Amino acid sequence: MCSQKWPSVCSIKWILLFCLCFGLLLSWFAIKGNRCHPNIAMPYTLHRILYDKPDIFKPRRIDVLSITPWLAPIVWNGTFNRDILNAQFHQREVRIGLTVFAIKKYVIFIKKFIESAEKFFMVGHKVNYYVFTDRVNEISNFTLAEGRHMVILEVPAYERWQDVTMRRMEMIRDFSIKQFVNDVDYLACVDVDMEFLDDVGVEILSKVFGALHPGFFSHTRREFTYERRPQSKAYIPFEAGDFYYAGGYFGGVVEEVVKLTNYCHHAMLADKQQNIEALWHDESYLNKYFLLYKPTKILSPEYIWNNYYGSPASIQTKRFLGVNKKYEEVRF
Ligand code: 5GW
Ligand code: MN
Repeated sequence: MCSQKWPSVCSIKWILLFCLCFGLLLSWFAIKGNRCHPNIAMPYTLHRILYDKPDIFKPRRIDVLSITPWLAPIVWNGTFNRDILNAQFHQREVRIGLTVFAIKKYVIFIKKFIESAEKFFMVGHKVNYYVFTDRVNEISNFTLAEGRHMVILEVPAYERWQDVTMRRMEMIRDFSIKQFVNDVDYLACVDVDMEFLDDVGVEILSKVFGALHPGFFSHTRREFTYERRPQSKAYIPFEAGDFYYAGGYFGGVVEEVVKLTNYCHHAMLADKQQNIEALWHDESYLNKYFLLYKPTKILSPEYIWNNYYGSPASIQTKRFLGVNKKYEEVRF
């Protein structure tokens, strides 16, 4: 069909087709390039999300405190927009490590923990599970979603259960310096006897964060079970304290987790030298640390609930729930 005459209709068609392909190729490079330049990608991603303008005169929750006197947010259901947060953290391509200890009989909790985390923990983001255990062979294989990996770290099992829980600080510190700092931006360090029941996403992330203990968020300072003996490094007098933080949930950027765990570990060792052990072990030292070095974000008890405390109205969702322990099965 193509005649020898130039330019024929037919060759114009080919030129147009070539231009179209070239254009498509250029825009592909432009989009790809954008991903490397957050300043350009940001307005592009954000403009695509439709959301209501924040209203200065309409606090999202009026039944609970959602900011501390040192201006750290307290994360409650209804106070944040997950889409905005996800867009912000995706554009930074944030990587998150979740540390968990399954020592001795506590390996039985791993299956439910990981399977529920696959459904609810940081869905769509890059996640490394760091499982510390003395029973490597008893951790089964899991099929994980794309961008998610499990790293099993073999560690010693201390004889006393108090040491099993307290030594987590030392081990998290050491592996943070050795490994986590190269692999991830943020760490979340949690108990294993738990199950995810609702989304736990990037709203938890901040320089350094802790969570309100479900048993004490409506209690007075005096009622907090802080360490009250002045000889202990975990000592907090009755006139001091902001909140009672849960030992089973803290995190932040890796560098800050190193500072926190290093402090708690040294405080524990110093007490050991004096033959004293803080009342609630690692939790007591964590509470002392957060009194001195205020967290930059605090998670509401939605993030570490236990049905032992019922279902108060302020708890609109139970995101991460304690699994009922059959004590005779797991304790020693
Ligand atoms: C065993 C007996 C008594 C207390 C702790 C343990 C124990 C804890 C253990 O044998 N193995 C183990 O891996 N742990 C780790 O420490 C788990 O990650 C566990 O979630 C964490 C804290 O101990 P918990 O969960 O028994 O403490 P509570 O305060 O939630 O009851
Ligand atoms: Mn626990």
